[in-house]
Order: sequence, then structure tokens, then C-alpha cells
Amino acid sequence: MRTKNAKTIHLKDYRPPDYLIDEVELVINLQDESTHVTSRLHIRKNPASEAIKPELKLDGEALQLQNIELDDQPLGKEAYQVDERSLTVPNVPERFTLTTQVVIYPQQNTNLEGLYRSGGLYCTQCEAEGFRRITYYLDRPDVMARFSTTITASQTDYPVMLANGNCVDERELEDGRHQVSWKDPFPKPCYLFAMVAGNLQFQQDCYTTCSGREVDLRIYVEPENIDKCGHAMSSLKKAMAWDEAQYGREYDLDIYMIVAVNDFNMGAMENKGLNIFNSKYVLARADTATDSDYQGIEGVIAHEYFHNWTGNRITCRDWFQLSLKEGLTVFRDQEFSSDMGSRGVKRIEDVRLLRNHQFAEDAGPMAHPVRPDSYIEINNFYTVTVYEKGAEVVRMQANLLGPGLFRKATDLYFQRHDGEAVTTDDFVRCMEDASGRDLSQFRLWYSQSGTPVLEVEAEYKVQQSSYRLRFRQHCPDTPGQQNKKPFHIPLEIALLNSEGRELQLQLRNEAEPQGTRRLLELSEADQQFTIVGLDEKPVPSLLRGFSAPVKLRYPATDEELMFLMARDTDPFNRWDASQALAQRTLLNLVADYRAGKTLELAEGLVKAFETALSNETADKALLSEVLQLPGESTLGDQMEVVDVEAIHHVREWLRHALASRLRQRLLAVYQQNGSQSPYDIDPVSIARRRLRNLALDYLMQLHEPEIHKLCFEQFEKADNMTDVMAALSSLANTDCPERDLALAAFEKQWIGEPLVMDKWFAVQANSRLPGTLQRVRALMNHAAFSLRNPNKVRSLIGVFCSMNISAFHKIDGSGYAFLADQVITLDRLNPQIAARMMRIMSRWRRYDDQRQALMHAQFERVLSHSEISKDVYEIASKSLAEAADDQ
Ligand code: B3K
Ligand code: ZN
Repeated sequence: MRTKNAKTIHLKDYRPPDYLIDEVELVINLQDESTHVTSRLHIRKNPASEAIKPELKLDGEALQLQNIELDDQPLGKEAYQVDERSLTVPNVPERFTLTTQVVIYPQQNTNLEGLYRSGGLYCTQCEAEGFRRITYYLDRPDVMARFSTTITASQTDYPVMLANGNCVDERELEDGRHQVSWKDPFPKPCYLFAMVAGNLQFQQDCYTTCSGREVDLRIYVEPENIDKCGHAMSSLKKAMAWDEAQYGREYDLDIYMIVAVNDFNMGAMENKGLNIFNSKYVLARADTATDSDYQGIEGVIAHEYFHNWTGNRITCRDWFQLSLKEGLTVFRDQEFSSDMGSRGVKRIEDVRLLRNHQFAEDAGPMAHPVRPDSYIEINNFYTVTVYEKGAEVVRMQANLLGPGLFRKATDLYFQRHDGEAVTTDDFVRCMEDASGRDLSQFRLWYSQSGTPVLEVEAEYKVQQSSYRLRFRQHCPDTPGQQNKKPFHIPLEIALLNSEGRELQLQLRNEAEPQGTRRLLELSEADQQFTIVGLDEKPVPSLLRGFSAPVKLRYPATDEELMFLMARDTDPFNRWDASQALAQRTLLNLVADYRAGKTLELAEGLVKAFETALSNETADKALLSEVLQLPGESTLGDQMEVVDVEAIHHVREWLRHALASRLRQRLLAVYQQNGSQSPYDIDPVSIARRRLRNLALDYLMQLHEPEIHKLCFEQFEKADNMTDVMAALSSLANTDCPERDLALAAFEKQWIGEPLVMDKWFAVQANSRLPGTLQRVRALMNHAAFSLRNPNKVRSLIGVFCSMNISAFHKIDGSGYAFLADQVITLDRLNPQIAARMMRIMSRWRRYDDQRQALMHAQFERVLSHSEISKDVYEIASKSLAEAADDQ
């Protein structure tokens, strides 16, 4: 049973390493069946070590040790011990070299960690603990060493061989083999090690840094994809310039390489000087990639680039500090994308992700703090909490300090900790030292899990011309955490008069108004602010820009929401008001439906939509966000017990009802925003396509043959993948003759493009038509599908189970059994991906008794399997653990 390794690791047990490694010399010999790795480590005792015995214990998994030498003297069998997870040398000097030779089998590596083959390509993924599958090492991020890497392989099969740093030697060997050596001058933890070998071509460009150094930029891809690298390259150059301008960060090596691979567990990896990417986040051409693919590429390229400073130059002391690099780097990439596109829309997208996924995680059995206290498998902690909530926690500090002091604080962070492995606490200390502020209470955001709820009461007193805002905060219990302390919450507010103008804000104890927008700081469980000098009752605009990751409960009337939707000066809050209004409407309809009443369309919402659609000058990007109804999972989160059928029925009903009431307007929007050739990815064109396709999707609810024709025409004529996919996904949800025609034509055209086929799988998996699960099962036998390719698993299985809510949660339990089947099969191939899939069902307690019993049984089934990985074990067992508080 693989779960015998399922041991919990605790932050409180952190100890500095007993030994340090200064230099690593690796020789990696790629052969047909196996790979031979020789490593020579220059080791010395850590002065900070607390150990008494002179014992060196290195991590190593799935390695066959061939030879071991200490200071160039072979060690006999009695001088060391090897087990499944480590190599121990009991008696070592204070300073020495250790040379080991191991054999590994990248061809058989399906878990895509360590060194593996993807197609004809060798590549690595070492974060978090993959390096121990390449050689014996101190596989922890606080051991930083200088790496030299020599790779040898067949010249014809692997003409390109890359590793971190700069290329220092290339030579031909005998028997058609060749050898390349790379040297990385910057000390780094081994999780940032990378190597690649294969038959690759590259697009090249060059960037001159702010100090005038030339950097060679290269994007390596398989030859057939060489025409799809342009967008990634221009994104990289924008990111480099932005980091210089915004943070004063200059790139530090002579070369920056990105390699695209098809089989990759996540989005991309920031290995020093040699990023390895899921091809999904590199390859784009107008006819193969959608607008959101283009935006995803820009964001991920920037994210990995920004890691060079926030992650690589300054890294994490231990994996509990993961958010030190991930939260900060996500915040940086969010700000970059805002500067490149529409700030308001970017904020909406980020908050939507946070609310839908992170709030759900925080309210379920896997809830954990931004800095977790414990884990069984660290790969399970690359979560929306560590990433997205972590970014919000950095954002709050940036807002509390203001732009000038925040820049001063990050400068201090880079200067103070360059070359070190540090903690989130070290980061906060830089914020404090640069600003003179005390952030001790603020630190609770790192250690307390759960989403705080903020109840607001407002009272206007005519006689005093005053307005009192009362805020009460509490945070629900989460696994292992009860009775939490109040958070330090930055809350941006403005007050609007009846014309939508921002009013001057003067608090009771202040001599004069301090402007119209305020960042109130809450620090107590119950707190009040009184604003004076107001001649009329204002409409409050609260939590502007979503200034803190909290659930705000303010009892706004429908009229207030409609007013804010039209007039709020904060674009985020205009959208938020629209969502609150739509959510209220939908939840009322759900209640009516459950009570057996006939459904009636609320006029308020129709009017609000109509006004929004008729506004000629509206920002189309924002309008598209406003017109989207909250998703089924968001609505489920608002209910005591999720009523899968009622939510699905009511939401579909409302979409249909809105479409038929607004038919003419929607058609006009569709026609007025006709596609323009050639395809352009500027924000204005993106917004136009988005709005037009949203109108089309509403119209498709009407089931009119004319509209089906219109949709099919768009599918056939569009010159870009955005419009093609919009049409195809509407058709995939519609029972009409054009549906099969479109799906077949698409398949025929794109069968040779794996990334495009992912889209074909995904639209079918997400179809609302009956029989989708059978279709998904059948598609698993399609020639283009493979369980070994994570993108395929996510597109077909992941989309069906996590997005097609009503089909997955069908009351016969077929969806749950399907998921468990896939987890069990996948776990043998790739535990990380299996665990990601298992997580989909972790909030099973939110459903009715019948569904709970069905999901419970599937968890039990997975857990009863003898060979289950610790990845899946952790998710399944924690999901079943007694609930602390699930909503
Ligand atoms: N740091 C990597 C994620 C590694 C995940 C390991 N299971 C990508 C990123 O966040 O940039
Ligand atoms: Zn990252």
C-alpha cells in the first residue's frame, strides 16, 4: 500500500538542514532504455545545524544506486544505507564531496515528476519534490547550490539539449552522440533545476534590459508549432519591461528560454533561465486559440517570468511558505494583466475565480490557511488558497501601504533577502519596516483559514446629517481551527448621492473632509464609523475593488442594487451589484420552484438588463460581465443544501425568459458587433467579440431554427477560434441538426492539433443535453484522447465532473461512480492528476442525503483500494473526516 508513506508533515517541526550543498555537478546520460545520472555534490556541515551525529541523509525515490564515493573513495555496502526514500551515510566529515551514480527510467515515468518523456522529448518537473527522482539530494528549498549540468544523448534524436544558466561547452562524441554543458551562476534550490532534450526548433528574439544588457530570448517548440510562438514572445518582452518599470527588477542571465511540452501536470514552471510550459500556455494562432487562450498565455508567461525575482532569487524556506512566492507572483501577474488590458474586467475575473473556487475551498473539508500548518502531500497544496487568496493578502498590504510605500517595501524585500530562502513573515516584516506600520494583526490572514463574513448596518440621521456604518465580522470554524480572532480588514468605501456623485467623507472626529474615497481599517469584531455633513441619505459603495477577501452582507434593496449597477463609480462594484441582483432573482425563483409555484420573470432584472444593453456608450467588456448570470455552483453555495435540479432548471428558465423578452435587443447587439477582419487581440476587439457571442448564446436559448442557422453560419465563416468556439459551444448545448454537422467538421479539421481537440472534448463534456455521460465515456476511446495527457483528462473528465453540475450530480449516482473509476485508474498513472480529480467531490456534505450517501460510497471505494497514492489518500480521507464547519 503506497499510503504507508502517508505521514503528516508539520510546520512546527521545521529545522534547518544539517548539511549544505555549495556546488552540484550533474552528468545526465540519456540512453534508449534508461538514463544514467552521475552527481558530484560539494557538501559541508551547516553551522546552524542542531544535529549531534555526523550523519548525512539524502532524499531519493525510484533510483537504482550503482556507485557511491566519498571524497573520491568508493564506499562499501556497510558504509551507507539505502531505502525506498533515502540514502544515509552515517559518518561524514565536516566538508566533503559525495559522488553517486544512479539509473532511472524516464520512459516509464507517467507521473510527470522528475525526468520524463513527453512524445519524443525529455523534460523535467522538479517542484515540489521531483528532483529526488533524478538523483540523491537534500531535496528542500532552503538548500541552495550552484549547478553545472552536462547532458549526453544521440545527436540525431536529441539535437537540442538545454539546462539552466548559460551554455558553456558543446562537443561531438563517438557513436553519433553529443554532449552539451550548462552552468548556472546563481545558487538555487533543486526544485528549480531543469533539463530538456529533443528535436526542437526555436523562435528567437532579443531584449535590451534597463541597464543595457542584451538578453537572448528563445521559445522552443516541436517543429510543427513554430508558427504559434509570436504571442508568447511579445508577452515575454512586455513582462520584462513591466517588471523593470514597476518593481525595478532586471533580468539576470544572458539567455531566457521557454520550452513548450504537451504532457504537463500544471500550467508552467519557472525553472531558472529555462521555463518549461504546458503547450496550452505558449501556442497561439488566430485560428487555433481563443481570446481567453491569448490572455492566459500573456498571464502565465508573465507569471513565470516574474518568478525569477519572486521565487528564484528569493525563494521559500520550506513548502509551508509556498504563498511567499505564489501569492506574490500571482498578485504581480494580475497587476501586469490589468495594465495590459482592462483593469476593471481583470479584477472581476479574478474575484469571480476567488469567490467560486477559493471561498468554496475555505468552506469545505480541505480548508487551510494561506500558510498551511501541515500536509501529507505538498502537491495537494498548490491551491486557490495559496495562490489566489495569497495574492489578495499581498494586495491588501499594497493597498494599506499605498503605491509609494509598497514599492519602498518591495525594494527592501529584494535588497534584504536576495539569494535567501525566507518565510512569509520575512515578507511582512519588510512591509512593516518600510512603512513603520504594525502588521501583527494583519498576519492572521496567513495563519487563519476560512472566509470572514462582514455584516454591515447603515443608518442615516437627518437631524445630525450623519451616516453611521456598523461592521461586525466573524469567521466560521474550519478544520482544526475554532474561535478565530478578528482580522485586520482594509475596506474601501465611497458614498454616492442620488445623482451618483461621490460625496466628501468626513468622519465624526475629523476637522474636515478627507476626499471621497476612504480605506477604512477594521480590526475589531464590532466597529462603527460615523460620517458627518451629509445633506441627503447616501447610497453606500462598499468594499470597492473588492478590497478584502470577505463575504460582505449588506441588505441593499433592489433599487439600490439597480442604482449601483448603473451609477457606481467603481466598475467592480457596478458588476457586483448586477450579480447580487441576478443572484437574488435566481434564489427567489428557486424558492418558488421548490414551493411548486409558477415561475415569473422579475421586471427589475429585465429592466436592468435592458438599460445595460441599450447604453450605446457602455464599456462592452464590462457589459458582457454584467449580462452573465451567476453560475450554478455559485448559486448552490448560497443554499443550506444545494438543490441541484432546482438551480439548473431555474437558471435555464431565466436565460430563456430573458432571451425571449430581450430578443430584439440581443439580435441588434449581435448584428452591430459583427466580426471584423483581420483578427486583432486588442482589448476593444476582444470585448466586442465577447459581447456578440454572449448575445448569440442567449438567443440560442430560444430554439429557433433561424438562430441555429445564424450560429452555424458563424461557426463556418469565422476566421478566428473565439467565434468558432462560441458558436460550437452554443450548438453543443442545442438539439438541432447543425450540432452534429459542426462537431464533425471541427473534428475533421483539427484532429492533428492536440490543443484544439481539447476544446472539442470540453464542449461535449459540458453539454446540457441528456446522455452526456455516455458520450464522455465513448469519447475516452477516441484516438485523440489519452489518460496519460493531463490536458485531455482536464478537458473531458475534469470539465464533465466540475462544470457540468447537473449531469455530474445526477441522482442515480452515475457521475460519482464515473469519477471514482477515473480516479482509481489515473492514480496508477499520475497521482497528482488523480488527486485533482478527487478534489471535485470534496464538498459532498453540501448535498442532500441521497447524494451524500452516493458520494460517500465512492470515497470509500477509492480508499479501499490497496495501491492508492498518498496524494489521493489525503484528499479522500480529509473529505470524509468529521466536518468542522461546511458552511
Ligand atoms: N511553481 C509552479 C507550480 C509547481 C506545481 C508543483 N506541483 C508553477 C507556478 O506557480 O508558476
Ligand atoms: Zn507560480
